[in-house]
Amino acid sequence: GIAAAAAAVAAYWAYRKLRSKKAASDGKVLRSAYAPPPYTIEHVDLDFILTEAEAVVYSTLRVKSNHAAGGPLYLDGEDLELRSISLDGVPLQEGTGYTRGEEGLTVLSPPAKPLPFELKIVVATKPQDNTQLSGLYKTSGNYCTQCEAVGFRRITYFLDRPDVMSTYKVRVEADKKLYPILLSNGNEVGRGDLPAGRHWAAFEDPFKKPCYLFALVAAKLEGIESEFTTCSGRKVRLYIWSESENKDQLDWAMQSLKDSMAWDERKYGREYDLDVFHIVAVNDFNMGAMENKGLNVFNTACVLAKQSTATDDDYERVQGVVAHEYFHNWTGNRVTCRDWFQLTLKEGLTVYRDQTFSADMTSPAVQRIENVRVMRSHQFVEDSGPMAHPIRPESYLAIDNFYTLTVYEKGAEVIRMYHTLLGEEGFRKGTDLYFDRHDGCAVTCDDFRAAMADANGRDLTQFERWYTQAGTPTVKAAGAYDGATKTYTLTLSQSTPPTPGQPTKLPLHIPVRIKLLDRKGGALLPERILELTEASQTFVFNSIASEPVLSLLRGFSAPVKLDFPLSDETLAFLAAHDDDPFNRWDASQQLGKRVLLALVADRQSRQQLELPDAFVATFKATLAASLDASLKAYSLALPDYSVLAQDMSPIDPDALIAVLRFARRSLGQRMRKELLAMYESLTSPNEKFSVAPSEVGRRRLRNVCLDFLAAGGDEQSLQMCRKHFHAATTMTDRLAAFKALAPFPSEALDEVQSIFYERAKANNEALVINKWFAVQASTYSTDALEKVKALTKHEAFDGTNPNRVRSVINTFAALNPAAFHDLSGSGYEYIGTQVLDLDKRNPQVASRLCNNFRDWKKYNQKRQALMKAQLVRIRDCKTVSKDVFEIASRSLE
Ligand code: 0A1
Ligand code: ZN
Repeated sequence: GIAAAAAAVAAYWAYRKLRSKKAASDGKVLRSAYAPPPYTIEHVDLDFILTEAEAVVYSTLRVKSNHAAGGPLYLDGEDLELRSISLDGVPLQEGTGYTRGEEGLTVLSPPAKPLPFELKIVVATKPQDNTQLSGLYKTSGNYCTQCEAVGFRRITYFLDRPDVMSTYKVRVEADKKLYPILLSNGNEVGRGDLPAGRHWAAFEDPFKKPCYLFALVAAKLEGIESEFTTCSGRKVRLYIWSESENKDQLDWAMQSLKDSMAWDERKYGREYDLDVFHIVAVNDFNMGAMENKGLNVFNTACVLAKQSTATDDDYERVQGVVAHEYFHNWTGNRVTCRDWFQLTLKEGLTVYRDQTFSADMTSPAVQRIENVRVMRSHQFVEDSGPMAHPIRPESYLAIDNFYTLTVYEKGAEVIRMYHTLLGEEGFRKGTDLYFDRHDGCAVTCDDFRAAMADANGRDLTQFERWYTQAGTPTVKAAGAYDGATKTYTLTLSQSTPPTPGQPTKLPLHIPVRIKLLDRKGGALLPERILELTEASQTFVFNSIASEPVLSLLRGFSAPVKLDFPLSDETLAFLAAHDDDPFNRWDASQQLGKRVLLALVADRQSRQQLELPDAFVATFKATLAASLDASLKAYSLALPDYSVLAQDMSPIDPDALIAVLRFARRSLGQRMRKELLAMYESLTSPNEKFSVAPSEVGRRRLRNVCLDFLAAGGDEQSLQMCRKHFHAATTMTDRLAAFKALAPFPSEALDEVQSIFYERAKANNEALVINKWFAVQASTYSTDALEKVKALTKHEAFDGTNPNRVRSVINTFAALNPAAFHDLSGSGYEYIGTQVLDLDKRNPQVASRLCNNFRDWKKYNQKRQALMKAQLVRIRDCKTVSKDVFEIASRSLE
């Protein structure tokens, strides 16, 4: 009766309160508080009735208790209008049958028996008002969904956690003219017309999946279609969909998809498992793309590509992201995560897989350099600030904040270390065992590590520390050669700095790939892997004929900082002769870093700046070397702002920017003849467009030359850029010319800037317009902030489109340091205001923007105070979302 129900309610809330006291601190979710779900949802039947006014979702859940005991069934739900709920055909009443809160609904006393029962729930939402882009929302008039991590609860009441895996049957009904394309996960099992110009389609996904992999699309789209025959001879239909004006930009993604499918069979023995695979391109998306089972949804920026609109880097990104989402079918979907703390289980592994795929498709050395650049420029910074967390975090407030460089990129480095330690074959044995053991299951990082260990008979206990400890370790090396005994003694020691909540660290299991070189670059000792497992270890190498040069941490064999002081001469030698292309590049960067940081010190003490002759000579040697063009371009490029800033305390944005400009200008002047000759030699007027690595390298190197040459801003170079722009047949070249001109107000710049825009506007090329915005927002001038404000008033600006917002506002905050950090505080004030404003519409995008204040403690007192004031303002705002609150409050801790 009612009394019993009321007692159940009271008992339930007492239990929740108790649990939340014990398990959660300040609303945080803790990894240690994991408990298996009390109920499982075996099967889900969804019926979507889409109209212009609302979306009504009829859901039928087959629910089973995991314990004999039963007990209340809590379902997550957010921003839902509940229309009705019934259990085994009996309607439930609020108060007696269920209770409701802000974040969910509790079915008070489901039948306490092992048999499944049926819950029918009807809810309504307004996708047209869903500006968060999580759940079911509208983009350019079309319906689409985004459910990772916790968006499904914005579609219907559910156990929204990845360890609840179900089979799905979905029916969608919508206006046929407005939404001719209806899609959901799995195979289409029915379709038909309805009265009043409406139609429906039904889908079945035979594979059990967590609800974060659910997807639905109802849209007016056009597509391209192709076919892939799997290794066992099954034919799979492939479709890529976009708005009609972008249909000519889908071929590259299709090629990338087929390459990915073939590669995963070859490299990992993984075959695709459904009869159909869809990719849908959408304009409004919070992230890059999403691996929904059989129905990937992509941000247009990660799928569209054609010669006139996409740069070579864009092509590379599209290839990588298409592969990434495809590879998730096995690493993420077939084998999924038990809880969100295990995110790196699928993301680190899948990034590693897409990185190695890209390496195989292009050039391993170039790929490795690009990956390590991201690690050093961005992940190391994250790992040294207040948001530092292990690749497997211990707590969160908003899980969306943990889709980080640490979870993804450092996570991939951790996977790479298994490969380094176990070898190609051992690693494959490990992944085979992992798939064998866990197909169809929701598992943990420990399960992955156990599969690697068991398949190889290895003890990987210590390796767990890579999952528990945050911070970038430093490996210090000291070597000594004894000519009398012909021995070389190498001492390696490691330490990891404290990070928030982790004052002391234990030694990690670090693979250090080394080789001893002679003075001609030959081998005194073949390449080998040292396993550093203690705080300090000494390795002795015998029969070393002469004093060696050490090539250390080859290929960046571990995500660490190396402390190994070498003379300028040795670095120059390695930059020219190390046979590991990554280390060659690295040596060039270390030299550059040394020179630029010395110049920064000169500038701060108001001395005349001058590039050392030796550095110019090394630059010249690199330019003249016979080397792959991309590798040469990356070796010539100066270390970036972020890498330099990490070695400064406090960071001095003005000095850094001034020195980087000076160095580019100065190299451009002192190397003019050589750069011009190189530039000319790489000009090939009758080129047929190709993204073959050789052509990409040619354009890359040529544009690096252009950039140095233009850095003086003299009339001659401005004209050169203008000519480069007009002669360009690719977006790569056009954008390079625009970027090179951007810092120099001139007729040439005005002309290029306006042609660039008008052309993109005429062709309706949103992604090109984003580039146009980004170049301007990242260009320093004394009135940069005013210019950015003006850009947000531009006819093409749209504050509801994440890509557009990022291209202007995030670009200003992240890539225009001298303006953002202006001592007046105006840049901070502006971004603070933007964070709060955006937060009302889209907390995920706002919280990313808020990250720009994260490292406030690394600046001088004045800037610290100004940035802190913005963080306090944001944190204390009464209406702040938990996403943004988490970033602001943790930054302030
Ligand atoms: N799993 C996707 C990333 C992703 C995460 C959250 C999203 O919603 C806001 C969207 C995508 C990937 O790794 O590509
Ligand atoms: Zn991913």
